[in-house]
Amino acid sequence: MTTEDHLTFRQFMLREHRRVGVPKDLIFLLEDIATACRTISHKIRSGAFAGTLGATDDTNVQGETQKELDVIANDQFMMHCANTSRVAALVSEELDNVVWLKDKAEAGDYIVYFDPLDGSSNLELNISVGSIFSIVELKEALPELTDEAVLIAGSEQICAGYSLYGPSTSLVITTGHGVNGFTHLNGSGEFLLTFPDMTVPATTQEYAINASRQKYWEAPVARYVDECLQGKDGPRGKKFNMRWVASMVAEVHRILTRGGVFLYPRDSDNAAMGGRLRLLYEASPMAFIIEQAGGKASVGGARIMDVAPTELHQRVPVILGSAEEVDLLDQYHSE
Ligand code: AFP
Repeated sequence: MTTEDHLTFRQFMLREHRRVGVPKDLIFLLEDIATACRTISHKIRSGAFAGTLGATDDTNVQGETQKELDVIANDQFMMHCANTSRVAALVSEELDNVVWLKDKAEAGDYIVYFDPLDGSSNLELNISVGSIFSIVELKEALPELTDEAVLIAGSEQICAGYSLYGPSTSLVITTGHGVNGFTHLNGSGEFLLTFPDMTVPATTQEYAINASRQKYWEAPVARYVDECLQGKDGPRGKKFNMRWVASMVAEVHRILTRGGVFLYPRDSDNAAMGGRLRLLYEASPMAFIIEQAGGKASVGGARIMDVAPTELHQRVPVILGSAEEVDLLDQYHSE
C-alpha cells in the first residue's frame, strides 16, 4: 500500500457526509481540531530544543502543576476551535470555567470539551501523550451562559476523538458511525486513513491498572485483578498480561488495536474526589469511542455515558475496554 492508497481526512469525512450525513460544519471543526493536533505534535517533538518540556510556576483548576506544553496545547485548541461560528463554548481541563465564544448559544451550536494534553507527566520521559476531545450539539438555545449549561451527559455526544503523539501521530475519531484511525504523514502534513473500522475484541488477556494502588482497591477490583494474576490455574483459566503507560490515550489506543481493559477505579484514596479521571473531557469521549468500537465503558456497575454531570471538572471511576471484562467487573460491582 502506498500513501496514495489512503484517503485523506477531508476525503474520508466527505465520504461520511455522503454515507451517513456527517454535517459539513462538523467536518470543518474536525479539520481545525486536526490542525491543532498537528501543531501540538510538532511542538512536542521540538520541545527539547525550545526548552518547553518542563513545568510552569502555575497550577491548574485540578491543582496540578501546569507543564509548558499543557499551556501551548490548550492555546492551540482555543485558537483552532474558535474558527467556525457554530462553536458556542469551549471546556478545557486547563481552564477553571467555560469559555463562551458567542453572546448567545443557539440550537445547533457545538460545545467542545477537551483535555489538550493528557499524560503530560510523561513528556520529559519521551513516553506517548495525547489530546482528547468531545463535541456536543445543543438541541435548543441556552437561556443563560453558565458552567451548568454545559453539564451534558456523554450519551449526547455527536463526536469524540483523540490524538496520540507516539512513534507516529495518530488521530482517532468517531462521529457515531464506528471508529476510524488516521496517521499523520510527515511532509504533506495530511492525516491519512490507516486504521478504518477499529474494533475492540470482546475478549482479552491483558489489563491495565496502576498496581501501586492495590492497598486502596475496593473488593470488586481486588477480586478481578487477583483472578487475572492466578492465570491458567485460577477461575479465569487463562494467563493475563499487564500494561500501565500512565497515559490514558496510549492505553485506549492499545485496547482499540488489540483489546484489553483499562481500570482507573474509585478507591479508598480517591473516593472523596469521585475518582481520578475527569468525566466531560476524558471519560466520556473515551467511552463513546470504545462503545462505538464494540467495547464497554463503566464507572463500575453503571455506564459512563449515562452519568449526569454535576460539575465541570467532575471526576469518575473508569473501567473500559473488551466487553467481556467490563461485564465481569460490573457483575462483581453488583454482587
Ligand atoms: P497526567 O496528565 O497528570 O500525566 O495524568 C494522566 C492521567 O490523567 C491519565 O492519562 C493516566 O491514565 C493517569 O492519569 C495516570 O495516573 P497515575 O499517575 O496514577 O499512573
